[in-house]
Amino acid sequence: MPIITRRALGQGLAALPALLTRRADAAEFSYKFATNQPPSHPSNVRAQQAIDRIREQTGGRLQIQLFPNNQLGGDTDMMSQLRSGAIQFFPLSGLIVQTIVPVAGANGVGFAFKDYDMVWAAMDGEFGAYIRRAMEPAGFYTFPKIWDNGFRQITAGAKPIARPDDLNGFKIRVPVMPLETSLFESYGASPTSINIKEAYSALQTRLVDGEENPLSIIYNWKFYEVQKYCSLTSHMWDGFWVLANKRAWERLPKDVQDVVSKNIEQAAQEQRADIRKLNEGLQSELEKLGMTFNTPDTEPFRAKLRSAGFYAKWRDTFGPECWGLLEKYTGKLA
Ligand code: X2X
Repeated sequence: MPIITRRALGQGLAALPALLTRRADAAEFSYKFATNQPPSHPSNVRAQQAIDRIREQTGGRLQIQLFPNNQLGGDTDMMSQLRSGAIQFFPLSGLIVQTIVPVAGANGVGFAFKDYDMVWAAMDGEFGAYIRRAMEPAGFYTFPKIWDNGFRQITAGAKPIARPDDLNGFKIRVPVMPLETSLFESYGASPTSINIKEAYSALQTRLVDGEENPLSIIYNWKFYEVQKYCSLTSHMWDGFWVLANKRAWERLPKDVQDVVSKNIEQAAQEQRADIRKLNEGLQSELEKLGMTFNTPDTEPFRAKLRSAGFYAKWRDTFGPECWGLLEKYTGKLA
């Protein structure tokens, strides 16, 4: 028989009221929602609103805490934590998921999407559904509506990028993903994979000459402090899949899942509208902050990708089904 001393018993009893209150208040499920964006970014604003509504609408059964700004690590690290279940929700660019699920980067094929109508038709349609299915075996549940990052533009410290030749020898920071590396190598550039968390210091210390991102990222990460030029190439459209750890998602009862789905979907619509407005209005704001813009003719950039074999290579890598679904929305790419 275990011997319980009077002292231990006393301590145990003293702790009892606290334990009881904690239990009464505790949520049935306590989950973490991580992001790689500064608090001001619309992804965080909309995520927090969704989290608040979810708490209310589940009567406090599901409490989600938001960890913005890479607090829990860099992108590749947080992706591992999501897979292991240490984080339960994480909106992450498909470009970065590409390191473990190759087709997740397929929306990043150079110059594939001409405008947002084309983007949403593909991503909310069969092409997006195909990518979501492909991500499942990696341990992810993916919410149907991808959040927007935007069309990516090239920034530089020393000279604007106007022609493909300007990228020759250009040291450019890219997210950790094979497709971007291949795209910039097609121009003779030297791409370096760096998580967004370290991108500012890589630019500031001149480890790289430039980077590429939508204007909302250039603004929110204050890249204008360390970059002078912005070339509107729109060479790629990128979005954040709202990923959940599959086991954590499946542990939630159906009625709780329904509340989460409804609110993440509403947040997606609002986040998309916010980002679009931001990306459209930010040029003049960034000009005021000292950046100089140019709008290159993109046809020579596409031609260079064709002649370098970029499209042929990625058609083979992604496979005919994925490529066919992409071209169903974009038209023939190569
Ligand atoms: O890392 C980037 O460049 C970012 C923020 O755009 C992505 O998430 C791919």
